[in-house]
Amino acid sequence: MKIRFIEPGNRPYKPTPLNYFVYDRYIRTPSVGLNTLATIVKKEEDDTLMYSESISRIPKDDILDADVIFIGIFTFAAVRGYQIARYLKKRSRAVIVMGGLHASMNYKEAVRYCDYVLIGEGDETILTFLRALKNKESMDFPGIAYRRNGKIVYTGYPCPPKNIETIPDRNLVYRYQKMAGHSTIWPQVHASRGCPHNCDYCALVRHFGHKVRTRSPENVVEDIRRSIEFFDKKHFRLTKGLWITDDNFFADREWAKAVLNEIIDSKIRYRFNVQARYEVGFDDEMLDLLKKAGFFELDMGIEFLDDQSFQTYHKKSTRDEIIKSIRNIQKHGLSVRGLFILGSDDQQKGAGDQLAEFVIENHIQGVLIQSMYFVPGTPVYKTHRKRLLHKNWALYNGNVVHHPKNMTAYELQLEHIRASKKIYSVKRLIHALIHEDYIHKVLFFGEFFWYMSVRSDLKKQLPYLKEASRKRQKRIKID
Ligand code: B12
Ligand code: SF4
Repeated sequence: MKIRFIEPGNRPYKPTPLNYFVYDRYIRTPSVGLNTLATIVKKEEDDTLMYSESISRIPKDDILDADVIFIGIFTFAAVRGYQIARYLKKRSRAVIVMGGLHASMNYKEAVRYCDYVLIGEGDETILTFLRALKNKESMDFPGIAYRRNGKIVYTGYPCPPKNIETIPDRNLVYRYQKMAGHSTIWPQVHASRGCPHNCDYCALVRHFGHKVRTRSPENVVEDIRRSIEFFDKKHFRLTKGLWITDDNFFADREWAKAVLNEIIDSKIRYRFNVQARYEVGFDDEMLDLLKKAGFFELDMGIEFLDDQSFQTYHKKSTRDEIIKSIRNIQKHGLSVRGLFILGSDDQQKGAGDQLAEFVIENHIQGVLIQSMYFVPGTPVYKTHRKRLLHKNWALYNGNVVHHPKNMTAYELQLEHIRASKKIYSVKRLIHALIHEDYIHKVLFFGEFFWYMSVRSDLKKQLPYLKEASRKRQKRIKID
């Protein structure tokens, strides 16, 4: 069978020299999840290849005669995914299968565009599916949705896979080796799945569950080794770094320590960063180990800055604890990147300025800001449903997509733009280039230009948001 995997881009890939050095509009790294599935399938079906629109165009002549095409979608890539699926349904005889977080949580929507939706993590169900397809057996295993006689058959989320040790074969991704020379594409390793917390806006816990499942430390380090080899082969990279993309790497403390010790023992000398909740900032032993293993940065899901928002959305954090944690992390010689959400119902006008001030005051050396967004299946989706502006998932990539309580949608987008402008100002760029260490000089430089293009995208939405806000204000007055 000829099998192709497709990762649609929120924006399909367009070659530009800019992408060698700075992010041009969107960050690009092929999906580890889809790459993992392609690796699993390749063991059974030799003619298997993956295309990622984050790094290449999809060559039409190669996909049109495929037997099965798997398309993986996060919310921000759903619209493009449906477009590709529709195109293929019209022109090819391939069986089209969709999966990934968005398709799983919105199977009723996704199933309209394809033959099957595979629900949840695909590591085991993908082979069950292919075998059933080959043997013309009925598709009645847990983790599938499809249409039959005008009705949707849905067998629910399957049990999570027992084995999550597959190391993605990066050579299966078309043009990945070539593109790995770009400084804007980072090696990534995903070492655990699931999170014990239950934040209202988080789609991940609904998809991966609350139980934290880990890969063995040896397996993680082998993945790290292969990933570094793949990226550094024949390439000069300005910023050598590897990102551990787990959502809550420190949730299983003993395991996290074992992974760090394994990295230290492996003698791999590299620069790592990892996502973290603030609690790790109080764990001196862990911070020492991180430093020793070569970590330079913790990407902290700070989200909001006021305690009321933390309570409203059931995020277990407080502003004071976060500040204390940042101080201690920095004391250990690690930097902090802040991941922020703007648009909570408790935030007021001025939230953007406050965010920027917080970042500057606390010497947070890089940020990711996005406006609140709402994936069907999350508690916030239910509570905010009536205030959503639209369901154009392509805009669920940082833009304002709802009417917040204490300001208009238009004002919120302006807050976002203002925060980004203050944090990535020319003055701060010059300061970073003079005073920061090498890696943060390079990162700030890249992010400065990236945020310029992000802001220009955010600005394009302003006329629409202004009009939508005006209409809503008018409606509220009439009511
Ligand atoms: C690494 C990462 C990135 C990387 C690379 C993304 C990529 N290509 O995968 C970069 C930095 C590029 C990125 C960017 C963004 N990201 Co991001 N990112 C992640 C992160 C942290 C890890 C992804 C990962 O490797 N997961 C682990 C693998 C194992 O899981 P998986 O990919 O889902 O795959 C498994 C299953 O879902 C399933 N599956 C997946 N596809 C398919 C397909 C088929 C057919 C089948 C059967 C099964 C299947 O099987 C896989 C194996 O088990 C996730 C959080 C997370 N834990 O997933 C956020 C996440 C995907 N990002 C998110 C967001 C919002 C963004 C941005 C919009 C942020 C921003 N404002 O800029 C941008 C969008 C970029 C763009 N415009 O295209 C959200 C998406 C939410 C949603 N509802 O879709 C997430 C979930 C984070 C969050 N906290 O909510 N991101
Ligand atoms: S801590 Fe992070 S990964 Fe865990 S539920 Fe909250 S947002 Fe999701």
